[in-house]
Amino acid sequence: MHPLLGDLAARRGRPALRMDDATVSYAELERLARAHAARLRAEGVAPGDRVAVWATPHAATIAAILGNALLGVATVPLNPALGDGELRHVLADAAPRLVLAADPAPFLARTPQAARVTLDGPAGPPLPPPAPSDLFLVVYTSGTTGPPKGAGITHAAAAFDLDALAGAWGWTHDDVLVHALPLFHVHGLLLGVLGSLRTGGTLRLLPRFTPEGVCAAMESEGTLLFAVPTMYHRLAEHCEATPADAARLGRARLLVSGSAALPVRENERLHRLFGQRPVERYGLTETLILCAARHDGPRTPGTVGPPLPGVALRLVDEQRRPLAPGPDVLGEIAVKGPCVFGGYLNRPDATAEAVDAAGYFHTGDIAGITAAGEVRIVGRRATDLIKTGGYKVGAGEVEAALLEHPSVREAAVVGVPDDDLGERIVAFVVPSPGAAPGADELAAHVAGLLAPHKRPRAVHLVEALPRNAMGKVLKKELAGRLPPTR
Ligand code: MLC
Ligand code: AMP
Repeated sequence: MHPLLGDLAARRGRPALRMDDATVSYAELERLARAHAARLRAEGVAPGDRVAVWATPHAATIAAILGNALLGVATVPLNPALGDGELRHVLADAAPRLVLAADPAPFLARTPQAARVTLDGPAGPPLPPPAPSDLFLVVYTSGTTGPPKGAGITHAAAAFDLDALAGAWGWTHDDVLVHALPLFHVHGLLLGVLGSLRTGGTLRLLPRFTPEGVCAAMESEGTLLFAVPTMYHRLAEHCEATPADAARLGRARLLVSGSAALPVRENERLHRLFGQRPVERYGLTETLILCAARHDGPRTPGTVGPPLPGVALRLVDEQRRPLAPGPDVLGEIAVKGPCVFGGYLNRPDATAEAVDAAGYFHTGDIAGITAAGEVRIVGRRATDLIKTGGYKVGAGEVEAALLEHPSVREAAVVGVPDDDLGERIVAFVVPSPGAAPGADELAAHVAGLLAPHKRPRAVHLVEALPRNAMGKVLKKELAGRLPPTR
């Protein structure tokens, strides 16, 4: 039995995946995945290798990722909008044996070696299952400084987490999950795609997020919706103007929100509109999902539910000493459990910094725990990490990208509260002598080098950056210069 995929073929004709009008059954998906795995083997790809996949929302992308998993090959999902600089870094760091795409044409300029996922060959004999401790995914995630690091996620960690979430949400093969999330992060790929396949339900995959598309899919068949707070914000805006769509979402069995904080006032707004509150859950790429409100439990706005069964969670002080629990105690969340990752690829130094001697991963998130045991996240230890639209962005990587522009002499990047994105990336730039770069030009520069979601939404040209005696930029002072509008 495969440690993560189980026996896909046992579900036979049941619908695994629906996109547009096409439906792929479990038996067909398993056949496609096995054909892909056989093809990889014929090309000399072996268990333990890595294969990069441009993560476009297509059935072939999903079949390739499953086929990689059948063979014991770790998938490195690539954001289709990844900029040149970040792509170079990921390919150099992950050293994938192959780069694949459902349709390689749009990617050939950036990855000339990209090959088409081919699924029409023979399925070959059944493969021995990989070990539970083998890597299923390597997902690149940003830190405060430096380029993104590849988090290695094992089959066992993924299986544990998905089963814990299925328990918390009463998630079964009767569910139809609607999702329009990107397939290159844990939320969309692991929770959305693999979660739906592991429970035996149906995945209704939308090619991109639009409020209209989500409401129509929920109306026609959806029981579950996974989305980030920015998507709920846009759904609320849409549904206020279109009450029939509010009723459609209100009929969902469960609306799930995660990847960023859902503000209490937004939670109240969704409750008013849909007659139900979303279930919140919290996690990180490195640890997968750690906490979740239950489908049959309380949904307290401002909290992300209790730790999942099997996850040890504690609050620690700045010296990483465990804090005695109490109603007013705030500390950094540290966690240990089967869902915590195996380490960063090629970065034992960063892994050792994140995981302490007792095996606890330090999340950087500051939280309290309510008397009922629900985790209440209040902030982050590092101001240089920004969550925008549910994406994590390091201020340092955006600053480094800005500094590569010839018109930029100095740059400082901050996250500013934003009703839609949660946080908006704002850059303060000291131009090179005689230069006056435009905001659009600098945003396009960052989008092309890193990814569009990392681009600054506003650029302020300044004569100098305020610094303390040590030369460190005073980011709070910079952010304070902005008007207090949201
Ligand atoms: C504008 N655009 C530009 C641009 N200016 N593109 C390139 N360069 C420029 N200078 C384009 C964008 O590409 C896009 O085009 C359009 O403008 C709108 O962009 P946007 O407003 O920035 O965002 P949008 O595309 O509308 O996306 C919002 C969103 C997205 C919510 C759909 O942020 C999203 O999918 N978020 C999910 C993030 C996520 O999955 N996080 C999980 C991480 S895992 P076009 O053509 O596309 O319209 C994790 C663990 C856990 O956190 O707990 O889950
Ligand atoms: P990522 O590295 O992209 O996986 O992002 C992980 C981070 O997202 C966490 O460290 C939190 O800061 C944030 N996060 C995820 N889910 C939630 C949530 N439900 N509420 C608040 N923050 C969240």
